[in-house]
Amino acid sequence: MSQPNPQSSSPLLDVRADFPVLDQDVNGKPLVYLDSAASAQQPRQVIDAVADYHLKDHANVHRGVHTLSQRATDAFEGARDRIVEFVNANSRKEIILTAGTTESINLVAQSFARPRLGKGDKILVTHLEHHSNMVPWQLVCEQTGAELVVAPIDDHGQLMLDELRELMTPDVLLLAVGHVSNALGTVNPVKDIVGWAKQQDITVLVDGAQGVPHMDIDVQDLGCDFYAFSGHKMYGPTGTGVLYGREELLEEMPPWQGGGDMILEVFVDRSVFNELPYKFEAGTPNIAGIVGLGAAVDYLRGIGPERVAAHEHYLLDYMTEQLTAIEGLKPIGTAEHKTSVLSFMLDDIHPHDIGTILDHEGVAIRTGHHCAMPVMQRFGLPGTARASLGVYNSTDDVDRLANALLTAKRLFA
Ligand code: 7TS
Repeated sequence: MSQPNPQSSSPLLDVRADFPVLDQDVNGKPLVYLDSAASAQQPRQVIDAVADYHLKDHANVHRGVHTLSQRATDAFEGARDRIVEFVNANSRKEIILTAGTTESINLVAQSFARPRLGKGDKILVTHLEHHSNMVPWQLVCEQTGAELVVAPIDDHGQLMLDELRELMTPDVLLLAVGHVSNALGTVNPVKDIVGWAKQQDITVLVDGAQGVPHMDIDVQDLGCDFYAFSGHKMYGPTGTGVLYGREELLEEMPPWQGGGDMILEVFVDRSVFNELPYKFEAGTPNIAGIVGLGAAVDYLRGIGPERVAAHEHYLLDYMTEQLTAIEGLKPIGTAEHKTSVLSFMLDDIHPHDIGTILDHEGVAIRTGHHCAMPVMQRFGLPGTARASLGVYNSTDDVDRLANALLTAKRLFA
C-alpha cells in the first residue's frame, strides 16, 4: 500500500496508485471518480485476494473434508473474524454475512420485526433514509398492520432531534436510522440517538452503509442492536455485506430464509436450525466476494480509520470551498456534521445535464434522487448532482470537478 510522506503535515492520503481502475482516460481525459457513495473502487489488494481465491482455493464452504473446501472455509471464516474486530463485535456469532445493506435490513424487518409487530405498534424511521432503510419497513408495516412514523429533518438536512425524541414513544418497537445520509452527507449523532431510544426500550438498527467507509465504527460503543453495511462502499466487492446483531436478539430471531447450511438436521416434517451466525446464512454464499471483503477490511485498517476520516474531512472542506465559490451553485445539505458528500444544484441546469457534461470532461458523479426520494421531496427537488469522496481522491480531482462545472455553466449560459 502507498504510504504517506512522513515529512508532510497534510492529512491527505496518497493511495490512488492502489486502484488500477483509476488509471485510465474517459472521453479523452484522465478519470476523476467522485461517485464512491454509490460504489467505491477496489484496490489491487482486494482484486488480488479475489483472483487468488479463484485461482487456487475455490470450493464450497462448510461442506467438504477435502483440502480446497477447507481452504475456502478458512478464507471465508477468516474474513468474518476480521469483520468482528473491524466493528468491535462481541463474537463471530454476531456477524451475519449478507449480500449487502439492503439484505441486512430486510433480514431484520422480516425476522426481528415481523413476528413482534401488530396493530398499534410503530416503526420509527427518519426523512433522511435511503430507500433501503424505508421500503423494508413499509412492507413489514403493511404485513402486520403496524404504523410507520417518520422523524423530520430541517432545512440543513439535519435530523430534528427534539422531534425525534418526542416520537420515541412506548409503542415504537424499533428505530431505523442512517449513520450518514447518502444524499446529503449529514452525519447523525447515532450514539446519542441510541441512548435516548434505549431509555424507552426501543430496539435500534443503524444503516451504516455510508458510515463504515468513512469512520471508525465500534458497535459496542454505539450501543445499537443492529448495524448494517455493504462491502462495495468500503472498497470491497459488490454483493457482499454485513449485519451485526446483538447475540441475544439474533438468538431469539427465527431464520428468515431456509436452505442448506442454516440447518443442523432436516426431517421431512421439521428441521433443527444451525447455531449463529449460520442460522441466517442459507445456501452457498458469495465466497469470493466475502474473501475480498476481508481484504478490504485489511486495506482500510492498514490505512487507519482516523487517517481516512482526516483525509476526507480535509477534502470535503476544500470541495465545499471551491464549489460554493462558483456563482449559481447551491449546496443541498449544509449540516454542521458532514462527511464525504456534496450535493448541489447549479443555476437551473438539470442535474442529469450536469452529470452528462461532467462525464464528457472525464469526471464521474451521480445525479438524480440517489435512492432517497423522500429527501428530495423534503427539498422540493427532483434530484441533485452529488460528488462523493473516497480515499483515492485529491485536491486535483476537486479542481477538475470545479473546472468542469464552469464548462457546464458556459454551455448553458
Ligand atoms: N443505505 C445507504 C445509506 C446507502 O447509501 C445505500 C446505497 C444503501 C443503504 C443500499 O446499499 P446496497 O449496497 O444494499 O445497495 N447507496 C447508494 C447511493 O448513494 N448511490 O447508489 C447507491
